[in-house]
Amino acid sequence: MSTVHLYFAKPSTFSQRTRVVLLEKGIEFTSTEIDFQNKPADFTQISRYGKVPAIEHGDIEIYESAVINEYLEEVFPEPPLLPSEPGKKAIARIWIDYANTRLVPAFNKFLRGKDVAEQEQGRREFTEALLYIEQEGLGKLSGNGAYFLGNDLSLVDISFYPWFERLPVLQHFRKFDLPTETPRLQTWWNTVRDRDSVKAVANPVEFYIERFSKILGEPVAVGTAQK
Ligand SMILES: N[C@@H](CCC(=O)N[C@@H](CS)C(=O)NCC(=O)O)C(=O)O
Repeated sequence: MSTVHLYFAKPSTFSQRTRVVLLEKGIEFTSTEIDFQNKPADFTQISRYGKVPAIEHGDIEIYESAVINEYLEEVFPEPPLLPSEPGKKAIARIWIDYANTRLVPAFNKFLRGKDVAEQEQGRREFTEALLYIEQEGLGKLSGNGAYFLGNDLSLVDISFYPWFERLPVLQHFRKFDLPTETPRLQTWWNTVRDRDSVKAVANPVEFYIERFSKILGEPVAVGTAQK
């Protein structure tokens, strides 16, 4: 079987999703790191939206992290990262959609909103999403398991986690901490962040803070980014 080739960027949340899937499944792959300021033509021909991640696998060229990850799940089924039963699989997809359509936009609005009013709206939406995940996701789906769907890591955990790795950025620039009403979420994140795959593609907190200081045009608070 041909080797998977991954196009990715180190700071990219969406790339982390696919990088973790590749590592969790032990898939052999080669990779090209993309410089957003200077995207190579072979990459933009494959990734029609010009975004990472994208993969090539033989004649197959795919972009969009959720689509790539389901492709990898089908072609490399072990270990499974989705339930086999159609109803449970559908629920998993609803939560992946929730990450994409609710949590991620709320996070972006909170961190990158054009003014304080928009950021505060983002804070409310992000908090609401966290409470919903706590109660309806982890509270109802996971039983006593450590992960979203129970005892095993799934594409649902992988789809959410990169934004939790960036919580220190919200803490730094928006003075945000996980609400005390989300103990399950905090335990979940401590479990996920400890996995070898997640650690292998993690970036240090100071990397994110320096990067977002430039993106946001907001200074790094003195004495906090040098941990
Ligand atoms: N919906 C896409 C989003 C991908 C995305 O936004 N990637 C960002 C990096 S995290 C990117 O490539 N940005 C570069 C650009 O837009 O020029 C997915 O799930 O893969």
